[in-house]
Amino acid sequence: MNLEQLQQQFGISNLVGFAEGRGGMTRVGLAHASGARAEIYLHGAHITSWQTAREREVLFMSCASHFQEGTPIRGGIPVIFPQFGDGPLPKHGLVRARAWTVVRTAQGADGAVKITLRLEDDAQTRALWPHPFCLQLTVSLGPALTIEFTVKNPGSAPFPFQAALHTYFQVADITQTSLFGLQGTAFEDFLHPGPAVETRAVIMFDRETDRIYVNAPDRVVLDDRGNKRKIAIAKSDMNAIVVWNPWIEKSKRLEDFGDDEYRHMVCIETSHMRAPAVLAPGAQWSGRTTLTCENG
Ligand code: TA6
Repeated sequence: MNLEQLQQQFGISNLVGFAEGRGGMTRVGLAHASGARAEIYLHGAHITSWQTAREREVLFMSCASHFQEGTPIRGGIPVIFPQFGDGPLPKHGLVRARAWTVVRTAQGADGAVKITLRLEDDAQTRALWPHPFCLQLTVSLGPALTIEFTVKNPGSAPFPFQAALHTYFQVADITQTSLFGLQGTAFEDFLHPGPAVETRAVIMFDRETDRIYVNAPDRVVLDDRGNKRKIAIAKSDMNAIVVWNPWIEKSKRLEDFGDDEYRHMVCIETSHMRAPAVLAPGAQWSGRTTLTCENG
């Protein structure tokens, strides 16, 4: 469907608009009466921007990010399925660099502006992962940003999966940023293998950090002191949170990420994995994440 057809079928005056974005890829803009704005690329169903009613950007986008078919965008909210991280499939799975389609747009009774995007299996995905699937991502822009991620199994066999919203938050200064809410939570440290429990009430960042907190609480708060704001990250039916900052050396190894950009970002990734997440034939899983910027 071309831009004109998308606009005709799914555009909503002053609320939902389609345009050509970077790399010639299709971008949809959402606008809320409060002044809040969001941008999503159909490429990967990738939310690339969320601005508060005070027009302050909340998501990080690397200055070196690619915007091209077949390549993930570095920043915003990558959608991860069916594999998180490294494994038999491409890293972070099959869907973050594929072209999703628009299912519907609407304005809710509460005034929130919504769009639902869909991706289904095809010959390419089945060649790598032999399961039919149907994913839907519903983004709802109101005073908060809510993302509902649904995985359906239309096939005749169960499949294991991992799912995540790999959210990059923009912060003024990582050394003036802290994370609350994970004290007492078990975690796996990708840098220092072995089970452990978080003892800190306040997590600060002074080195590469790459941890998955399992059975994590449904709400954590990122205190972006440099911007004088706090971002609440709330989840439901998602059982893990990944916390990542590449710090100095890994930043230099990422070709689509500036060497110093680690200073201005942190990933807080609401996820569903580590539990036996197996989807029976005909079943579906839905996980929801709500981001709220206080004093945004
Ligand atoms: O979010 C944690 C992580 O798995 C890190 O290990 C790091 O590799 C990051 O994801 C980014 O992965 P990407 O494939 O987007 O470079």
